[in-house]
Amino acid sequence: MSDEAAAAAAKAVADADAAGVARATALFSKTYDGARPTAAAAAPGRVNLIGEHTDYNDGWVFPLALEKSTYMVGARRSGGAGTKSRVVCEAFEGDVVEFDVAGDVAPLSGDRKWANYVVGMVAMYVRAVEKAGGEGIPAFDAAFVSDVPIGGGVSSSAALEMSTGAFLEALTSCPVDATERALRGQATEHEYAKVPCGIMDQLISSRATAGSALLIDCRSHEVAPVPLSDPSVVIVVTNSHVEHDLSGSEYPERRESCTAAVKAIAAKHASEEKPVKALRDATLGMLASVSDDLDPKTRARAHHVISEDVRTQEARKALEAGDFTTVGRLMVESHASLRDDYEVSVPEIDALVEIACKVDGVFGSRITGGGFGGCTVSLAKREAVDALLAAVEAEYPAASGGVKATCFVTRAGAGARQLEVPAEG
Ligand code: GAF
Repeated sequence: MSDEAAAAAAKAVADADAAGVARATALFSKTYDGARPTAAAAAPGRVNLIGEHTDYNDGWVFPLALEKSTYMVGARRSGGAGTKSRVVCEAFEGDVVEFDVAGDVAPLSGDRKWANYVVGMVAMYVRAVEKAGGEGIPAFDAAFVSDVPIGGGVSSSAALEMSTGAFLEALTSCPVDATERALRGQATEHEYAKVPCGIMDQLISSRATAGSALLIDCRSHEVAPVPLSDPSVVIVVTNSHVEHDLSGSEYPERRESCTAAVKAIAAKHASEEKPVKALRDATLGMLASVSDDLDPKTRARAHHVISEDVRTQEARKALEAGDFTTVGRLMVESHASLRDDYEVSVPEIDALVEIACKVDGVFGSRITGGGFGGCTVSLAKREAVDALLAAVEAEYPAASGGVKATCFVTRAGAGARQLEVPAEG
């Protein structure tokens, strides 16, 4: 990135942060009788370039943070033991959720489920503090606003979890390692949202580096930033507006198929030097060797994961070499694999990918995130963006029953961060 482009990107982040904190502060003051917050934090949503459904198979993923974030502000609450904490969200203004600051709080249900990402993170921080023999987390009031589209498959929940974590760290002046913060977010998803997700969304939201995509090894949690800063190339995120929800049975079923495939491969290859503990350790040859022991669906699911790990590492090399044509080709192959083998796409998303791939100057396009709706990610020449947006506007409604898709262009944004609370007035 040129110095000028880096300065423009940094200014865009600073401006968005200032606006986000100001909005959250206004909501805080309005909700809590004119009080002022003392701590503030932000964390981004994400879009995954390639490496889908590989994270819970100990594999590799290659996401980047969006320039859109969730902002949380708050202050300690006075009162003795038993004082509850409170949180309010811009999207549900007026609904102030009260909860105990304890490590074993029950998840909320119904209309208040949105607060589980906050309550769950608080529970995880309390557990960690108690385990370390500390004094616990003080009760607090908080307010948050989000620029990350909700339910659009770009990890609005991870953004909320990581902003809550960074906020608690600001409030208590106790920083936590960014990977540990992500693990607490993943535990929140498992226990409070009942989504058995991998670690990708929380790790990228917590650890992102502005200007780079992160190649993440989901077994070791090592990350390698790969610059994504060629000004002539852009990432376009397109929301199909098909609601994506991973709390149903499809996501856990995919995980179970992967476990079944690992079991069969590990049994057949038990005598080999390197044990197969996850699909990351398997090859397509190994999969072929157990072909007769697996039902066709399980075989297809494993085929996707094993081949996606290879594509993801090839994409890393191609991006490092500035070979966008190869990155684009791998994205298109990834989409076909997710559509046909992993079966997590929907016709509307397939249509968006087809529309994008027909536009001159688009290197590649694919479904991104958990699937069953949500967004596509496209890699394109900057000069192709207008034609891409026009094609989506003209052609998508025929595939979606009249629904319009929404698109935005993003650079690689920054990870979770503590922010200044501006002085009053
Ligand atoms: C969702 C999950 F939360 C991630 O952990 C990951 O599995 C992704 O789906 C699919 O790659 O976003």
